[in-house]
Amino acid sequence: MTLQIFHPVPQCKVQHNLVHVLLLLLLQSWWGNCHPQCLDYKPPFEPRQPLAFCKEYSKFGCCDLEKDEEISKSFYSIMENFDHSGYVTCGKYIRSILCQECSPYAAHLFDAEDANTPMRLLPGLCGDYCFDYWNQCRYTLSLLLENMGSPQQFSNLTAILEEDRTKFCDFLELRDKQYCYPNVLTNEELNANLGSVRENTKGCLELCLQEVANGLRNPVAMIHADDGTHRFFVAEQLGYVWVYLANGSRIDRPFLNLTRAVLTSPWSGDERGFLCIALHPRFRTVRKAYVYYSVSVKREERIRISEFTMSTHDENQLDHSSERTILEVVEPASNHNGGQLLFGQDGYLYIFIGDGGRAGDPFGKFGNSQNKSTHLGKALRIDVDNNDDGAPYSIPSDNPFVNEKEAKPEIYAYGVRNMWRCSIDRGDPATGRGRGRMFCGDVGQNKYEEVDLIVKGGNYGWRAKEGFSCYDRKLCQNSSLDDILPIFAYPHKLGKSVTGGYIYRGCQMPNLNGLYIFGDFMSGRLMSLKENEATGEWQYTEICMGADQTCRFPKLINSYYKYIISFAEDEAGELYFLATGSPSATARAGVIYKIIDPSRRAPPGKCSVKPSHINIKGKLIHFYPKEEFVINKKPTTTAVPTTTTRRTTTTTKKTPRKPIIIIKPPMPTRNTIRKPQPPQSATTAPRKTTTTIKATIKTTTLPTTVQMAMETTPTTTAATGYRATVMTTVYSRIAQTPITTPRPTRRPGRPVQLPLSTTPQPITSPQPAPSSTPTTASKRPQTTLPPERPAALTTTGPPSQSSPKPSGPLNKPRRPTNTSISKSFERKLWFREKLESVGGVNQIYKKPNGGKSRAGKRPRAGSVRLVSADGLSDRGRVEIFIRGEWGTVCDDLFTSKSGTVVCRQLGFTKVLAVMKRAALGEANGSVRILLDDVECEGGERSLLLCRRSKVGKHNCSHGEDVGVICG
Ligand SMILES: *[C@@H]1O[C@H](CO)[C@@H](O)[C@H](O)[C@H]1NC(C)=O
Ligand SMILES: *[C@@H]1O[C@H](CO)[C@@H](O)[C@H](O)[C@H]1NC(C)=O
Ligand SMILES: *[C@@H]1O[C@H](CO)[C@@H](O)[C@H](O)[C@H]1NC(C)=O
Ligand SMILES: *[C@@H]1O[C@H](CO)[C@@H](O)[C@H](O)[C@H]1NC(C)=O
Ligand SMILES: [Ca+2]
Repeated sequence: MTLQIFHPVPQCKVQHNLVHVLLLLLLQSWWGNCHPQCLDYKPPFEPRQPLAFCKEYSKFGCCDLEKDEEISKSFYSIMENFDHSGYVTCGKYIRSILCQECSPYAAHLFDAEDANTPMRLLPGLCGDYCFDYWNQCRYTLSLLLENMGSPQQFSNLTAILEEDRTKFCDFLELRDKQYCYPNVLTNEELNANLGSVRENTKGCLELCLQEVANGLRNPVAMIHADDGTHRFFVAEQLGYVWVYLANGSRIDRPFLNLTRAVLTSPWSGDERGFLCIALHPRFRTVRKAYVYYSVSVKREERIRISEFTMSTHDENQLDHSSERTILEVVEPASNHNGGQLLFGQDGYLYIFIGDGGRAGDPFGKFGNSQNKSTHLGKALRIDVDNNDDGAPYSIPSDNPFVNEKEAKPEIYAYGVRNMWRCSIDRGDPATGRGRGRMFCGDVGQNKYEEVDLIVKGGNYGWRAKEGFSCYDRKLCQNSSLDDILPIFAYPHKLGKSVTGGYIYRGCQMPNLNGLYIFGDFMSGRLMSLKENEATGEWQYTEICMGADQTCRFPKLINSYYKYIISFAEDEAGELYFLATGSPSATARAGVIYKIIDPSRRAPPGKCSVKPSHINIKGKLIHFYPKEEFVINKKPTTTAVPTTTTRRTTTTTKKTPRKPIIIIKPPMPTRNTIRKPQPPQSATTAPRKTTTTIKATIKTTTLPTTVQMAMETTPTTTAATGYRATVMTTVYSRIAQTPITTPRPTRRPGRPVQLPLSTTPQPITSPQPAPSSTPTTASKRPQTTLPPERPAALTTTGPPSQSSPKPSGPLNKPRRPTNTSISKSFERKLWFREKLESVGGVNQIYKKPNGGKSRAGKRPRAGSVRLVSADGLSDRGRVEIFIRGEWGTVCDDLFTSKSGTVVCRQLGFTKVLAVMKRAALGEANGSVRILLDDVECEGGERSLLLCRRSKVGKHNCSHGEDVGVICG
């Protein structure tokens, strides 16, 4: 027997008794507060349709309607073994045990949080609930286990367990009073704000990140083409634009190489360079791109906005000879060059130009920004459509100052200092509310950074005002100023250079809808604003990195480099930011991060996108994340016994338990439940009744008796005294204090001076929030001007994707990845063997272990694995386990739908490729060919459920072994 006593380890807290000290050593890589997580290692969600069976998880949980139906089928097939009284007594246990797969804490209830440790067969129950279950329905355990498959495997085990309450509950119990079932349903701490964005104790929203690109030199912009390809285009300050495919691979040829023309320098704080790119809003048909960069013409510094057309022979490259200048503006100083280009929903091109530089907008009588005779310090709007013959652009007839004699007709808004990063709101996905609004971050002078909502003809106040306060008193008090105040301003103690962001309108993170997410280049602070729709006020909330525990999902990280250069949106509306650890073009320290809300995801299938095909010339450079995933991290502290206020810590000794009290109605016995149920067999209910009840349950109008059985609340039928006794039997445990507070990091400080550090360190979170409110904080004078944007230049050549981690394959759910994990995995196996002889355990390894089954449990019929010579976890020859052996599958009729079934079974979301003719290696002669002519719909649970040949019957050879690549 391959099972052993291995006390279900409460993974949320660490117990303190002799056995568990050992376990503690083994499971060092895991502890802290549990978080909501599903068995597929993703956050829970709200099902798109209400669940019919596991209703209590309809609002938020881990099941969609499909899964719910599957569970209900299992339930009714198990209940076929019962007569009426058994049904009434045990239905509720069976149901609640089966439905726990839908619990938002499913991963915890099944000990599945760590993909590399064994998972339970059945969810963890609280001790007293388990005792009740044993008292009343102990013989149903074998039915539940049979439902898991392989009845023979468990028959000996269940026979032992069903007779012994202690063993029974050792098997089922989750010794964690807060998280076990049913306490998990009522635990206030766990259920408070379940499904909302998590906030830490300081009210900071806890988000996580996914690294999507790295090795970039001051990445200043990332845009998409809105053409269905889901490509993204990333610009580096020195003058390159690179194309990334939807899957993260980068094309090695630049989309644009303007390095020769672009004016910039390697010095930190140089704001000149290639600053922005925008694609025509109808890029599918109008193949044009617009760029914004610094250039030197006749020893004069200028910014140039120009147009390029696409190459006719490469969809991923601009025609470098097609440049046409749209507009040039002379820059009186090298700073404040603005740098935003974007198309509004009106189809016009918006250009944001800085005030021309130096401190305090010193040019002319009252500066440039308030002077409508210059383009400096303005938001411009021009029409670039139909410009092929004649002028490069025209003035939209409704531009606000076209009739003002001295004013430049391009002006759309003025009083701008140096807007850095503007975006357009896509609008609420359901109501369209907010659609078309334009948000900008306007970098401040000495005191305040601001966020503005740009409207036609608006005066944004500079240099009369900085944020809400007066900068130039005389101008400020002039009644004709009539300026528009920012929606938000923050003082320099929070940050010294705002980087405007986006309103989140994507699909994958429903909790973030409507949140304006932005940051600060100098302090590295991430921030958010949310509109109060009733008052129109914007509420500020800081964003922090979630603690390790919060971000413990596959591929996520919770730290980032602090110089936040830009934000971005992909074609689907998901948000990103671009940051670097060293704001210099010589440092390939720029990373693109995707913003992830770990508290809730969209329901499965809702956000799937199919990137349209794109022809690729040149080579692809695959992406390798550099940062260590949270799930691979070792804890940074060791367990310290503490007496926390929240967790009860009591005696180590078990108090003797009261004898079992048998409760009415009488427990179904092995006989009553295993009976083939001939008609009229049971005295309580004729067979006929049972069927009627079943039918009615399915339509959810239950007769009262059955309704009682269906209740999910814990049973309270135990005799007096019983529950109380058990409640005092609490194991002493070490309450590991989770790391919930963000690590304090360096103060924003001055910009790095030359020479620049080349070994930047990511930060986990910006410095702690000051308690004062941003807009009223200190007016401490700032004497020198901090650089407002990163510097760059001179090096050429593509950004490397950086050296891949030596560990090789990406981390995938359900698979041991790096060496440290497989080591602890091995130690665990060793430990398992030591304990093997002791008895049964409610655990199963989540995946067949790459062929060497070792002490691992026999897989279920239909289990699959991928076998590859190079040990990659996401690809290989498909092997299936049937009747005690692993065998191969022929490629005849095998399509990506069948591949999908295989990949899903292994914990991946989809199949990337189906490889025929043994392209991923063929098996040797000792391996049997088990399946041929497999034709799946794609939704089956295993290949065995697809149309196929009889097991072992085939007309193929190993030269036709099918392989898949999953993703
Ligand atoms: C179950 O027990 C019987 C008798 O003790 C033994 O022969 C058999 O191998 C056991 N089966 C399993 C699957 O362990
Ligand atoms: C990404 O997609 C391209 C084109 O579909 C493909 O050639 C490439 O191999 C993919 N990269 C990865 C890592 O799968
Ligand atoms: C406004 O700007 C124009 C163009 O630079 C300049 O000629 C003019 O003197 C400025 N006006 C004032 C009042 O400063
Ligand atoms: C970019 O252009 C420069 C000068 O035109 C050239 O030297 C360099 O090799 C080009 N880089 C790439 C990656 O094509
Ligand atoms: Ca302003």
